[in-house]
Amino acid sequence: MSRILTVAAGQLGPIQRSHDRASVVARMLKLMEQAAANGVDLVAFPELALTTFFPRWFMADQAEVDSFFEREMPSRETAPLFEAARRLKLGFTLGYAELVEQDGRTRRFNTQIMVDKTGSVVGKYRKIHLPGHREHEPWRAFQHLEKRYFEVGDLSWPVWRAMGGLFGMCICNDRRWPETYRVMGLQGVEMILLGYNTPVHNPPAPDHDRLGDFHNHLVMQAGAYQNGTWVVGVAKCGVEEGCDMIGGSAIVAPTGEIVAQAITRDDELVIARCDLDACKSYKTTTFNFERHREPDQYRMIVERKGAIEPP
Ligand code: ING
Repeated sequence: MSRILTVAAGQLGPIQRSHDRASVVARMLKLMEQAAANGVDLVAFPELALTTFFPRWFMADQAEVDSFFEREMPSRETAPLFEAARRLKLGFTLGYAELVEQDGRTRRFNTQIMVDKTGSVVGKYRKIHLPGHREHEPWRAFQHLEKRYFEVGDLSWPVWRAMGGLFGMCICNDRRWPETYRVMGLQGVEMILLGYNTPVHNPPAPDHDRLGDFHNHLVMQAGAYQNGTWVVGVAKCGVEEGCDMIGGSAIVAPTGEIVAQAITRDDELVIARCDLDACKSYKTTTFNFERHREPDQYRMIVERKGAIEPP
C-alpha cells in the first residue's frame, strides 16, 4: 500500500525592497502553473515569501516595519494564490509576516499557513525559535531583528490531517532545534514543510559561514530520520539588498536521504514523489516512540533553559 503525494519546493530567488507583493505573487503563480503541469499536489513556498527579508534592517518607525506585514490572509494581493489553488487543484504553504488584533492588542508573528486544494487554510503555525537580537547592533554587517519585530509563536507545533496524511510546519531557525521535530513526531507527523531565509554570513560566528549549506541539510536530514517523517525545506535565496542567502531547497525522505534538491539560487521548482507510507518503516521499528522512549529520563530537556555545568 502506498500513499504517494507529489510535492514541490517552490524556491524563490531574491526579493528586493522595491519588488511589490504583486510581482512576487506573479512569480509564485508561475511556479504553481509549472507544478500543476507536473502533477504536483502540494507546493511549499519560503518563509516571509511576500517581501524582502526586512529583519536585516533596524527601523525605528513602527509604521515602516508594519508595511512588511499582512493584516489579512488572503488579502487582495495574495487572493490569486488561493484562486490558483482551487483552479489547479494544488495545495500550497506560504510564509508571511502576520499582524493581527488578538487578546485586545496588536500581535506580530512570523507565520506560515497550509492551504489545501479547495483553497482553504487547513493549518497555521507561528515561528517559535526567533533567532538574532532585539536591539540595534551597528557592528553587524546587517541586522537580524526577528526578536524585535516578532513575538514568539503561541500555537506550539500542531499536526493536522490533510491530503490523506499528517502534516506539520515549522519556520527557518526552528529546523535547527531537535525539539521542533520531536513535538510533531509525537503527533505522528508524516510531512513537515518549512520555509527559510538563511544568510550565508552569520555575524556572531563568521567561522560557521563556510558550513551554511552543510548545516542546512544536516538538521533537516536528522529531523526527518529521527522522527520518521518527510521534510520539505524551501529557501528564499540569492543576493537580497546586498545580503547573500543560501539556497539548497530540499525534499528529505524519512530515511534521512535527500531525494531532490535545488541547483540554483533563483526561482526553482524542486519536485519529488513522496510515499507517506515510507514513514511506517521507521515509526514502527527504530523510532517506535511508545516502545523505546524514556521520557522520565528526559525531564531536564523541559525543566532547564540554558546549560548548567557540573561544579
Ligand atoms: N535565519 C537563519 C536560520 O536559522 C541563522 C538565522 C543563520 C541562524 C545562520 C544560525 C546560523 O536559518 C532565520 N530566518 O531564522
